[in-house]
Amino acid sequence: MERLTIETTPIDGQKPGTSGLRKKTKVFMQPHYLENFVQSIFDGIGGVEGKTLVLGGDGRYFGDRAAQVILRMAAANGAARVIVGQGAILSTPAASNLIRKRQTDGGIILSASHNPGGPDEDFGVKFNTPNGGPAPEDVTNRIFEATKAIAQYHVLEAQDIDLATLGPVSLGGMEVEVVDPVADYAELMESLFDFDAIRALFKGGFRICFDAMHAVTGPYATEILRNRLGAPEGCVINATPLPDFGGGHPDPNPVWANELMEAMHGPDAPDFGAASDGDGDRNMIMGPSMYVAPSDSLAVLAANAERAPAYANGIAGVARSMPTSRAADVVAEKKGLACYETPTGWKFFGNLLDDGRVRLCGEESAGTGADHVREKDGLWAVLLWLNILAATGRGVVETMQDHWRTYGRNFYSRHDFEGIETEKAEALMDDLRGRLSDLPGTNAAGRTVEAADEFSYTDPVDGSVATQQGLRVYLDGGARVVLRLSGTGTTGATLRVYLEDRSEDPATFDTEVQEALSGIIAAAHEIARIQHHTGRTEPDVRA
Ligand code: VG1
Ligand code: CO
Repeated sequence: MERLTIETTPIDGQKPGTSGLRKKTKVFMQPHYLENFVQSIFDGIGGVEGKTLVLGGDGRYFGDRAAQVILRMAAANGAARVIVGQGAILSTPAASNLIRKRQTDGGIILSASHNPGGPDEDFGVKFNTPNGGPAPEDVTNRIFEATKAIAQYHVLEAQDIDLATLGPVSLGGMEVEVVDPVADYAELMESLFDFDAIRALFKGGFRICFDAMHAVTGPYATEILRNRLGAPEGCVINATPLPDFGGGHPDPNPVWANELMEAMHGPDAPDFGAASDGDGDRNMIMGPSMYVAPSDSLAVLAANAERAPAYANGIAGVARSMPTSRAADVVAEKKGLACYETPTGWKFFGNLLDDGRVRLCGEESAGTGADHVREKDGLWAVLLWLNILAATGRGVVETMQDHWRTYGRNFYSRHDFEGIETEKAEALMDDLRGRLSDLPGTNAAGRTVEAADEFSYTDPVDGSVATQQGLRVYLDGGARVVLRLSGTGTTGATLRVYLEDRSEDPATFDTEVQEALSGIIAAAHEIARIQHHTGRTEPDVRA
């Protein structure tokens, strides 16, 4: 087999965003595009000579082709071994687990996560470091610098590897180890939770509907919920992963997980509903006719984690991304836990977890996780919920109502305005940024602004600084509006408006969320001049 060195030139725009590099699939399929980025990852981490990597993805269109190219490039760059999920499949948390368990030098995940897949949709490549987490900014910056300097890449001239068959196989001196993508992950879950208690729950007639959205969690959920926990046949819907996710948008929110929403609002609704995203790191939790806001879910898990064996001795601390509601802070305060506020994106939790400062982390975007891996973890969240319900004997609705009675309620919603022209979205942000210091003391839709700033974060472990992480406006009564632009989209800009209001009055707890937030929504529009800048009055998604 011949090792080829191919001349190339830098390609613009290969800057990793919130979570890796995401582009239209056709962009990734252009000559040299994938190769340039992969070689830049290798160069950015100081080469892969003699190293071991993990490789896998969510099964979306082009993932199998990309995996073959990456294997040939790893071999040509002198890697010792690549551990790859069978069929090039690994959920993001399963990849994180393998990176840690096998003590590898990192891994490459092929996914654009919650973005749709297919020839006309999105693809993505992400590098995770040896701790199993998404590369922090110093590493992604080095990778980006390498994309701007690249002059050549190395690739082996070889046939495709058979990734359908388990076991080791050699590729030009490099070992390719094809592993079962589910087994290690399922074993990890069994070590964290009381599977006997959850099994007994199902045996007692408790019904669950898990929507895999034709994405990667199908086989994981089937193995764990059906085979190991004995949940009834049919408990996992849309269980077969498809390269285009069945044409759907594998994002577990009330808009895109509409099949689950319908089932959970129907007359014969199961006791528990859940969904995950393209790569299996997100989770959506539902009870009969009740959607649990991810921010609330984090707070409930923080309040009750001790019910599961892995957290029986306590959780030390909890971290949430800045736009996530402060419901978890209230729990932390009452329980005497450390509490951290980080920028959006799981990479900012890594140091806090590695340092043992926190054990539970969460984002409003349906991401919750803990220190068992260094990614958010959809099925883990589902299992922790089930473990808590099994231990308390309460349902989802009761659990939420109990929680609000104890801690008060942080009404919360995110409004996304998608496909805005980038210049207009930036003009909106620039305009508001320029007015932040004038806002305190002013009124908007009947509420008073108490403070306003732009979020910057200094990592308490390594001192690294992240600036321009979102505009925050605090209003009276514990309300808050946050605005930021998405860093995961592939067309135009998405403006995210995060809305929060606090109530300690039990008489308000059952108010419909959008109604409860109507005053804050009006204030947000007024403060940010959303219609003026974008022409929009209504969001595309209310999550
Ligand atoms: C979004 C979410 C963020 C999440 C990221 C990756 O980023 O807001 O909380 O960590 O997606 O999630 P942004 O920049 O578009 O707001 V996943 O499941 O797509 O890896
Ligand atoms: Co995801």
